[in-house]
Amino acid sequence: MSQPTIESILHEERLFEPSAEFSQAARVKSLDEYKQLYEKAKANPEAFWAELAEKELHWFQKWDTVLDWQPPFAKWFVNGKTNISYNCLDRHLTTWRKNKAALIWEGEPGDSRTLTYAQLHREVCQFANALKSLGVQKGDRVGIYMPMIPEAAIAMLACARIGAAHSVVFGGFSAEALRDRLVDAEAKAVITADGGWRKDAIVPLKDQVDKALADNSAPSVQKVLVVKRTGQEVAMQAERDVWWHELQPKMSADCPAEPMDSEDLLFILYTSGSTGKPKGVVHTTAGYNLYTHITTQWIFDLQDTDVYWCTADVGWITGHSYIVYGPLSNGATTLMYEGAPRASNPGCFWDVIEKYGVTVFYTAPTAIRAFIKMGDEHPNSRNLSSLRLLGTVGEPINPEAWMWYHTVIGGERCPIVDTWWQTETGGIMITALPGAIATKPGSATLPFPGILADVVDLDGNTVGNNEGGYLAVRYPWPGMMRTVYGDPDRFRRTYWEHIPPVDGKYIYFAGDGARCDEDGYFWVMGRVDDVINVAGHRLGTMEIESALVSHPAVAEAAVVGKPDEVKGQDIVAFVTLEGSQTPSEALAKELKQHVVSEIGAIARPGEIRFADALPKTRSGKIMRRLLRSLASGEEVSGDTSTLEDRSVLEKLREGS
Ligand code: 7RM
Repeated sequence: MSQPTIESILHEERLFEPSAEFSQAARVKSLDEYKQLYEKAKANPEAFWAELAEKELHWFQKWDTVLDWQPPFAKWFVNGKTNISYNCLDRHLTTWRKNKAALIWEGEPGDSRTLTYAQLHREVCQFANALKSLGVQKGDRVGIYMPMIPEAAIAMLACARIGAAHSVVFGGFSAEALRDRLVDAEAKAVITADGGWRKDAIVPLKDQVDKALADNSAPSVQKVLVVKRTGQEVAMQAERDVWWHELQPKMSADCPAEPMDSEDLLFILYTSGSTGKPKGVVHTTAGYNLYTHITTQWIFDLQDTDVYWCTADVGWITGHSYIVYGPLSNGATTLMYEGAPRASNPGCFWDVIEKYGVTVFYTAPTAIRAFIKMGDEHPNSRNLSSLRLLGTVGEPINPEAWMWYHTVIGGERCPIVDTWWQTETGGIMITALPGAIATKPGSATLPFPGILADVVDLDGNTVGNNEGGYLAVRYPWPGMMRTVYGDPDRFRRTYWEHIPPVDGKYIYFAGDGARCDEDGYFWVMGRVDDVINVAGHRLGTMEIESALVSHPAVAEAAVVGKPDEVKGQDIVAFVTLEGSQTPSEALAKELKQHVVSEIGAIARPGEIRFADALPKTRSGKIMRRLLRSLASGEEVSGDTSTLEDRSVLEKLREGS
């Protein structure tokens, strides 16, 4: 099994309609209804979003302008005052949902916890007061470096409640990567745990924080809050470090949500781009709240009886939008799982679905492909009949994996929503609405109402049906990122000037290749820049190259992706060595480990290939296209006339 190829996708003609039963009960019930919503939003986007904002969110003060668009900078719901923690918690307490399960948590060693809306509210208020007592104030930034435990969601909601912006750093990132992010965000505090479980081992999170902060290398950080999770010894630094369980329970549960301006910073989340330094993607309060709220409601079709489970980590945007904010804003029951799919526990996902009667399940193609490999006997021996809707996200799903998901997990009765979006978009942009839009395996189908998605050429012209082009968006939407933290110029250059504005109209460039078929269905082909997608994790090739060249033995490095059956792509690094160094197995191993300690295990190269020289153009640019072909074992084809030294290519070929 492999990534979808143009051929396999072009020949995909299967169409799956939702059942009449599903459609009748759905939030959006028919293609006609979808089209009406789409046309209404297109005709007057501001009115469309304003109507939803009025109906779906609580406002301390209403906005006076829906959209202030000074391309490429947008402000939504100008001068409105709201609070996402209030929308996720307080407003449910005056309804029957007060005692409904808000968060169901399944721990890795088999422990579990359920928090009702009233209980979650209380925890959040107490922790918000704990943050205040340590000097965290409105406008401050707080780093969150945690395992998948309820305290991660509590910490996010507590920050939002008092108006401190969070910056969650995935627990799989190294101390180095954590430090870079804390420094860039100038975080005042860090919330972490002693350790976290990851695939049968303990990740020493607090030790990593200590390393990140050593020698005053992240001087903005004044306090570290530590949850006791795994129980191993950790060094607590007097004055700086505080145990969560010693501070939080002492705090008052009275902490009114701070009325926040619509455009106040809600969070920063770092993501990889084409250049070395990860970008701090900025999301603000009201627009993000509305967009994640309404996409969650319509796409996952949430009903009050649902048990909704998104398997992402809160360290990624999917965890922010579709574990925490979207579901809770809707008063849904959201499930959080600390474990991860692995060969030593091949039934883990299916056990959780059976145990809690999960009805809506949202995961990544890489997880689906890993489970296909582990064998059908695992899902087949569990009762998965509670499921009614499935979703995927993170990378293109190949039709074979889609069909397995549909048949073996969905029992052929569950619609599948293949959701295309990005950290930058805040929420889902292209997807089926499950009761309304028939699906084709491998296609994300149609844009969400209000999203003017298109496939264009580099001049911004719409390309013809079934012609390849660049995925783009022609109008702002409430969930869009507002800027790159501290670097508005980079925001403009990366997303809004790659395709030059046409007649003064700015076009958002997503960085993905796509095509639209004769039914208007989008087929996303993957990144067109130097970003690779390994097991649904987004990595910049330059980031990995920088990590490699920071090793004393390395002179030059070029990183490319090669197709991988399970992970979608795997990392291949071509490396030239400093004069005195010689290639060896041991050195390859050392370099892989070096990348792990610079970035994290998700960036570990699958393969290191030593070379005498890298293929370059006369102007000195590394010809990645050639390396990609070499890495995937393909014939190097196309134009090689710009290659400066042809013997380099010959040598690389011989070496493979
Ligand atoms: C949500 C998330 C974004 C990149 C994006 C694409 C790829 C995501 C799909 C997809 C095809 C999908 N945020 N991508 N979803 N490609 N079909 N349904 O993943 O910022 O981490 O990554 O992921 O390349 O640009 S992300």
